[in-house]
Amino acid sequence: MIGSWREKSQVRLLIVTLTGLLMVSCQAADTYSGPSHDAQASDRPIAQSPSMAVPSMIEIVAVDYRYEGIPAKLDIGTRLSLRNEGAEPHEVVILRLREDTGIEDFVHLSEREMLEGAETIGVLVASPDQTAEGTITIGEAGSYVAVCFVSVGADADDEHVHDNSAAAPPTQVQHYAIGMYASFAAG
Ligand SMILES: [Cu+2]
Repeated sequence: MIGSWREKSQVRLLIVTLTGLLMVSCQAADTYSGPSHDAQASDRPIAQSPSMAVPSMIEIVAVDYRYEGIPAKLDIGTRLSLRNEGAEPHEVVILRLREDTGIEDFVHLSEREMLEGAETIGVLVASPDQTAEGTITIGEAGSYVAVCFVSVGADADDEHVHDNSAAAPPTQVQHYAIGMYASFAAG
């Protein structure tokens, strides 16, 4: 019947459009194998497509003093944003570990040692009730940590400078030292 043919062709058009979007969003990933299900794609419910189950944008929520919303594993190409729901300013510094360092060992290092021992992928900073400007894209497989170097009691207006040429003042307790960190793998 014409009606059902039209519905099917609309579904197919939608799938072709979604496939195009996936090609764009997956062009940097190795895992994308191309549109190989054309013959049966229109019979498959869209919601069950496995490629759509993993969001390519993840919002990290900072509270005092931890992160919420960071999965243990995420896909290459995932973009991270930061929203601050805490009372203090927070940041997320994304570091890619150079070696297979255990997270518990790593987070007991000083800020300087962390910055020297890992590759800094990006930094997002947000005042209370704010969303940070910009996003960080996870472009490579590896082991990552998310860390907040802001000091307890810092003003929202304070600019925290990431300085790996000098040790952080020993009198300041930084958020990561009281648990504001998370680890994840990409790949
Ligand atoms: Cu913090």
